[in-house]
Amino acid sequence: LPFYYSSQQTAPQPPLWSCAGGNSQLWEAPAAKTVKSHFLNALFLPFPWNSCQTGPVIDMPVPASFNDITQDPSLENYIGWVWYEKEVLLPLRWLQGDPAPRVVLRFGSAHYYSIVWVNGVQVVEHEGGHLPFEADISSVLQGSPGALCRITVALNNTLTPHTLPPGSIQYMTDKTRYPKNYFVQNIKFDFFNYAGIHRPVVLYTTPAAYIDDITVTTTSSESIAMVQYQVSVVGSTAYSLSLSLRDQEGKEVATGDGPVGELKVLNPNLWWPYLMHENPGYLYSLEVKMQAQVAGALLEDIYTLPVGIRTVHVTSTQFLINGRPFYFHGVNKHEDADIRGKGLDWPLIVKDFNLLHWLGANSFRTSHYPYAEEIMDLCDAYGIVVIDESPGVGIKLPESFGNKSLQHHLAVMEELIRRDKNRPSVVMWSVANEPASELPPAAHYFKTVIAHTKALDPSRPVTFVTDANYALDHGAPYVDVICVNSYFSWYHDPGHLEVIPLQLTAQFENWYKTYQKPIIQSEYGADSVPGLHSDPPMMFTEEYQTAMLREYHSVFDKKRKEYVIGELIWNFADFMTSQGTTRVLGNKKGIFTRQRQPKAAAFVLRDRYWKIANESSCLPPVVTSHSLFLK
Ligand code: BDP
Repeated sequence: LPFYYSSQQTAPQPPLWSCAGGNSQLWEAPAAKTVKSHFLNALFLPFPWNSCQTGPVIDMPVPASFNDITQDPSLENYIGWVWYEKEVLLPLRWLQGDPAPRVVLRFGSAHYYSIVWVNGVQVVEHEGGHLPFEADISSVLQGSPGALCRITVALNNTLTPHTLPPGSIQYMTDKTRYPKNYFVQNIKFDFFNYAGIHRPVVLYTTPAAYIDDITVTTTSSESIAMVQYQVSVVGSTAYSLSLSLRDQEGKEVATGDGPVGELKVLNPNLWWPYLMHENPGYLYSLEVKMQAQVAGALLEDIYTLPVGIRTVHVTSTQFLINGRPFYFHGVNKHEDADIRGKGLDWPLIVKDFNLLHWLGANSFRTSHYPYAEEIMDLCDAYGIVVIDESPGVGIKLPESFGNKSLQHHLAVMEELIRRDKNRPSVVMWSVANEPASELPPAAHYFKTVIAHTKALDPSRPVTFVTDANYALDHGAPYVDVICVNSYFSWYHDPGHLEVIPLQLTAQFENWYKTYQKPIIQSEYGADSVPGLHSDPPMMFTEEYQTAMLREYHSVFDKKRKEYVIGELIWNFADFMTSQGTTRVLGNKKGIFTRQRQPKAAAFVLRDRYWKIANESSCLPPVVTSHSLFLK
C-alpha cells in the first residue's frame, strides 16, 4: 500500500548528531507531537491522484527503497531521518468484543532504525534493517475514537560502528573544501545502502490469548520420522493445545496435544533439495489449535506451519542432507533491482526463482543479510537450500568487535533464528561476511556469536564467510564448515588467469590441512560489462568472466572428490553499489544483468550445474521444460 513519505527534517538534523562523539542523538526518539503537526497536511493528500508533490511531502510506495523513486539526487544519497505516514480505516469488529481481539501492526523490515507511532502514540522502536518487528496496538486503538488508525514511522538509515552492518559518519571540517556541516557515510561493504520500508506492512488480529511461537525440529530413519514440537501461548494459563499433521493430499498423518511433544510419521516423505529428488521441497502442514478461557469467553487461535522433514549433518569431508552427500552448486544473491532498490517485488522474486531453476542451482547464500520471508517461503516450497546470513557484513573496525556491537549481534541472531528456525530450506547459519577476523578480538567475538547461535539452534551448523589468511583467522576454529571467498586473477594478480590453478589449490589444501573441515567456495567471480568482448580475454569482458570461471571449475572438480562441498558464484545478478572508481553503475560480477538477462557466464554455469546434478541417479530422466518447476 502506498504510504505518504517525507524526507523533511523535523527529527534531529544529521549535522547535529555526533556519531563519533558521546552525545549522539541518533537513537533518540523525536517527540510524537512533532510528527502530528508535521503531517496534518499530509493526511489529506489523496493517493494515487496526487502522485507528484513538489513540496516536502511526496507519495512513496511501500514496499520500496526511497532512494531511486524520485529525480532528486539528495534523496538518492540521503542520510538521516525520513518520515512515512498512512491512515487506515479498521473494521469495527476488530475493536469490539469482550475480550476484544489483539490488533497487531507488523513490518516485514524497514532500514535501518525505526520508531513507529499509532494515532500519535509511540508503539515500537526497532534497530536493524532486515528482520521483522511488530507492536500490539490494541490499547492505543481502544483509547482512540473511531476506527481510524494513523501509522507514522520515523526511519533513520545512519550506520555507526555498532550497527549491523557497521559504518561511520565522517564530518569534513576543512571549510576551504567542504560546505558547513558537510559529512559522509562511510561503509565497508559493497552494496548500496538502500533505505525505506522494504517489506510489507500488515495489520492482523489474534484473540486475546494466542499462539505466540512454535518450534519444530525433525529426525528420521528410513521408515519413521519424528517431529518434535514446542508451542508457547500468551494471554492465558488455562489453555489446551491440539496438533494435527497433514500430508500434501490433506491426509492426517499424526496428531498430538499439549505444548511439548513428538509426532510420529510412518513412511515419511522427506524434504529433499531441488535436483536431488523427483519431488523436492515436500512440505507437510502442522495445524496447531489453541483453546483458552479468558474472562468467561472461549477463545480459539489456529496457526498452520509448513513442516519439512529433513536432517542435516556435517562430517570432516561432507555435508549430509537426509544422510546423503549434498554439493552446493548455487549462487550468492542480493535483494536489489532498478527503481525499487531493496523493496520486495513479487515479479522479480518469481523471475529469480525461475532463473535459479533454469540455471540448475540448488542453493544460495542470503549475502549479506536476511532476505524477505516471502523469498524464504519459496525456498522451502521449491527445495532451494539456503545458507542464512546475518547482516554482519563489513565488520572491520576494531571498535565493531567491542561488547556493544557483540551484544547487538547476539540480539540479531535471536531475531533471525526466531524467524527462520522452522524452515527446512535453511541448512546453516552464517553469522558474518568477510570480517577482519585476523584481528585478535575476533576470537572472543566469533566464539561468542557462534556459541550463542548454536545454543539457540542446536540443529544446524554455523559458519561465517572469511577472506582472511588461513593461518591468521581467529574465527575459523569455531565454525562447522569453512566458507572462503577468493578473487584470484581479479583483485589479486589482475589479468593473470594462469595463476588460478596453483593459488586455488593451495587455498583449499591450506585450509583443509589446518582444520579438517569441509570447505565451500563461498564467493569467486569477475566483473563483466554485458556486450564487451575480447579474445584473448581481457578483464571486464564476457570472455574473461567465463575464462575465469572455467579455471576455478577445473580445481573444484578435483577437490570436490575430497572435501570441497560447494561453490557459490559471486554474483547471481549485477547490483548497485556506492559510487567509486572501481564500480561502473554498480558491481558487474553478475552472471545475469541487473535486468536479469544472461551474460555468457550464465550459460557456462548452467551447463556445469546440470552436469553436476545429473551425476546423481535420482533426477528425473529429462529436464527440459520450465513446467518442471511449477509445483
Ligand atoms: C567480496 C564481498 C562482496 C563484494 C565482492 C566484490 O564479500 O560483498 O561485492 O567482494 O568485490 O569480497 O565484488
